[in-house]
Amino acid sequence: MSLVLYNAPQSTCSQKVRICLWEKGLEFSEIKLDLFKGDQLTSEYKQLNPNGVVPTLVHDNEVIVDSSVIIEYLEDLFPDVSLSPATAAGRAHMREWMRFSEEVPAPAVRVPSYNKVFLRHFQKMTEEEFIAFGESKPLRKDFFLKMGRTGYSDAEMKQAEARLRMTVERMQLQMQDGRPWLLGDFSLADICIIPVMVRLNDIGLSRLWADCDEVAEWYSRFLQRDALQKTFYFGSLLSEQYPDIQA
Ligand SMILES: N[C@@H](CCC(=O)N[C@@H](CS)C(=O)NCC(=O)O)C(=O)O
Repeated sequence: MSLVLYNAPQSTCSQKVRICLWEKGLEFSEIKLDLFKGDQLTSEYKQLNPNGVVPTLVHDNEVIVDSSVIIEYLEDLFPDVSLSPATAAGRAHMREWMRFSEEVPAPAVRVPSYNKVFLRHFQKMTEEEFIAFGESKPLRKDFFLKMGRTGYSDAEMKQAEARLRMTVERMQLQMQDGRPWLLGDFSLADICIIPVMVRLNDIGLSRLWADCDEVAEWYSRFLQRDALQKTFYFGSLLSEQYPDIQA
């Protein structure tokens, strides 16, 4: 049995899958793509993942794309370490968090991440180079072209922060009864949210949960998990490469 993960150290979607693999104690090999060099856009990689994004899991001869799909696939195939509730209703609630995480915090966190980190690279490009770069992205073309080389406006940054704050408030409400994890027991719901929270902490936005004790405790509890430590090996945080972003 072979599990090969095509991913990138700093990618939050990749981190979700790495956490899941480590939590389940599965042996896997990691192929690291350099997203800035465009490793995800080669025709060879796009044969595996036509969206030109990471992560992609190759399990023997089966190719699975999309982080949430991959972690549910792993959950189906390797249930010995269970990361989902036992009841159908519980699993439905878990998927509510997974879909919410894809719709709200995952896109929202891209806005401050790009403004604080990636924009500096685009500013060094000519307009033509930047447009060609944007056009090369099957899934993210509009996102890049909309941002342009000036980055997101203050109003757009505020909107993204409001969506991230809404996520934190929802988590706080969910854990107000003293439960340690979003659904009581640890599950894929927690795994979906943590990479965004680590990213927020990394780019100096942990103030978004400064007044939310339950969320702060959830975060510290997560940091103690072995799988999290293994997932965030050196090179997985943006601040390790761009120390100025925590200000
Ligand atoms: N829905 C996809 C989104 C994947 C995605 O956006 N991956 C980003 C990194 S987190 C990526 O590969 N970006 C490369 C690019 O935009 O060129 C998933 O969850 O797997």
